[in-house]
Formats: sequence, C-alpha cells, structure tokens
Amino acid sequence: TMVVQTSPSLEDIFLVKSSKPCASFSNVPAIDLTAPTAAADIVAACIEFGFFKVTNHGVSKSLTARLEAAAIDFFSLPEWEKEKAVMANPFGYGNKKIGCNGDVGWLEYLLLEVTSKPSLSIPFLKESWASSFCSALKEYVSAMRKLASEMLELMAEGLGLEQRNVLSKFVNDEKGDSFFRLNHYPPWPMLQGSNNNLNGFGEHTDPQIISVLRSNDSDGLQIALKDGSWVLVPPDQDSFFVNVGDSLQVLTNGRFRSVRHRVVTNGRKSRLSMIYFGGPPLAARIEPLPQLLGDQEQSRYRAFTWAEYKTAAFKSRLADNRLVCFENH
Ligand code: GA4
Repeated sequence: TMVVQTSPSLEDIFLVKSSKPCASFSNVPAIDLTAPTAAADIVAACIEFGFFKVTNHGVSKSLTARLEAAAIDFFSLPEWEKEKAVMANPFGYGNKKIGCNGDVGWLEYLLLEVTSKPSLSIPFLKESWASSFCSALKEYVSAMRKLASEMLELMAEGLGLEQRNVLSKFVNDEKGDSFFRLNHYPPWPMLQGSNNNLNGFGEHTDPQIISVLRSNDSDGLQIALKDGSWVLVPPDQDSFFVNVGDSLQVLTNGRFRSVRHRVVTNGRKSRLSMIYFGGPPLAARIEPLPQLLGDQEQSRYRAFTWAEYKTAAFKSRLADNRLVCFENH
C-alpha cells in the first residue's frame, strides 16, 4: 500500500498554537566559561533548569557571522532550488513538516548529520558560495563540538567525578552521532500586528546529550520550568544557549533535567537559529554513571544504546515524553 502524506495546512499549524501569554525569563543563568566558579554554576543550572547560556565561550564572532550569512543565502534561494537539498526523511531541506510522524511548524530548515571527522559536503549546492558555506559549516561544527566538550568536562568536574572526560568522550568519539540544524522561521505578513502566535517548533526535549543553540536577535525560544510553566528566553546573539538532552538526564540518573522547549513566533521578524546536537556513537551504552550511584541510590533508568534510543525517538511524536519507556519502576 502507498502512504500518501498530504502537506500540513496553516490550519494544522494554528491548531497547535500556544494560547497562554508567558513571562519573560530575565534571569537565564549566564555562565562565564572563564570564571573559576563555572563548573559549579553549570551544574546548578543543569539541575534547576537543564538550560543556561554561555558567555566568554571563545567562539569567534566572524565565524558565526560567516555561517549566518551563508544560511541566509541558502534560505533565500527559490523553493525549487532548496528542494534539491531534500534527503532521506528527515534529513536535508524541509519545511513545515518536523520529523516523520505528522508534526508541523511554521519554519524551514536544513538538518545534517555530522560526524567528528568533518567530511561534510553539500553536493546539491552548485552556487558559487556553496564551498564557503561548507567550509563555514565544518569550522562552526568543530567549534561547537569543542565548546560542548568543554562544558561536559566542567559538568563532570562540578559533579565531583574524577574522570574529566566521562561525559565529553561521547561527543568527542569519532563515531559520535551528532546533528546540525539551521532553522529559519519566516515572518508571516498576514499576522503582523495581530496577537496571534504561530507554532514555530512545537514543544519537545532533545534526545541527545547536549544541544548548543545560537540565534539572531529575535525572540521565540521558550522553555518549561520545573513547575511546567513556560517562560520566554530573551534573545542574545552573542551567547550560546545550552540544553541538557535526554541522554544526559539518564547519564546523571535524573540529576540534570532534559529541558522541554519550543519556539513560538509572532510573524514580525525572521528568526534564524543554528543548533549543534551532540550525540554519542550509535553503539554507546547510555545508563546512569556508576560513579554517581552511591550505595543507596537506585538506577532510575534501564541501560540502552544510543541506536536503540534514537530509533525509538524517531518513531515518536515531537511532544512525547520519550524517556518514560526507559524508566525503572
Ligand atoms: C528534536 C531535536 C533535533 O532537532 C532532532 C529532531 C528530530 C527531527 O526534527 O527530525 C525529531 C525530534 C528531534 C524529536 C523526536 C522525533 C525526531 C522529530 C521527531 C518527531 C533532529 C532530533 O534528533 O530529535
């Protein structure tokens, strides 16, 4: 039998729009990576929010600007040109559809798999700027891996773990299964001046270990606090926002919180975000670190491989709680 997937209509997107207005999260923990208290500060933020931003991160502004400019060039191509970048679902160029299970959002994106050995190529791009796009991508992704790895080492230190690389080794492994995503949330002219908000990217947690996000100076990102309330994250184009992913929640036996987040756009301004998702090798065993489990503490999750979790995640709907099936009772 043939499965015919119809394109989601604007109606669908409206159906999932957020309704309640939400407060601004003005005190997002800001971690100065060069501060002597960075390790303790990061751990505190991961426990309370599963979310923080980093300053003094050492990533060059010009590299970020180069990639942003190339991304804008890419998204400015005519639709049929961008469609050449459609790869095996859900990779490559996509718009309005998120994942393979019927989730929709008001955005277009480029989703790429990136291994630690940067061998990234975008064969579909014939434009003269394609090679500079590729080189900016490679450089940026390796800067993100380095930043993610530094933060994971600070986390290990802050958790009192002797081996500094117990967490960072996953993203540094040359078989590491990481993704990179460029999201463009176009303005929606008909919405200007109205109070409607569009579902840009519906609520979810990230399945990987750690995600590092940078966006232009536009709002839209919201995170859920422990009590389930949603707060707006004020934009900051000079910092990187970091999410704890499901796998890191498991590795820390639930000490760190995999943060639920979403993007709600107001149609006034284009939002462009670039996100690195640091994932472990497919064969890596994900389970609470034995060093963290004392004599009393029980493991809250059963062990799984990243391949197993990834497969389960890609079969789920965006908003699903994907960890419940792996909890021990
Ligand atoms: C969320 C985090 C990353 O963007 C992503 C997303 C993926 C996709 O867009 O195809 C997923 C989503 C994300 C979680 C559940 C599954 C898979 C869409 C979806 C419904 C690339 C990822 O790894 O998981």
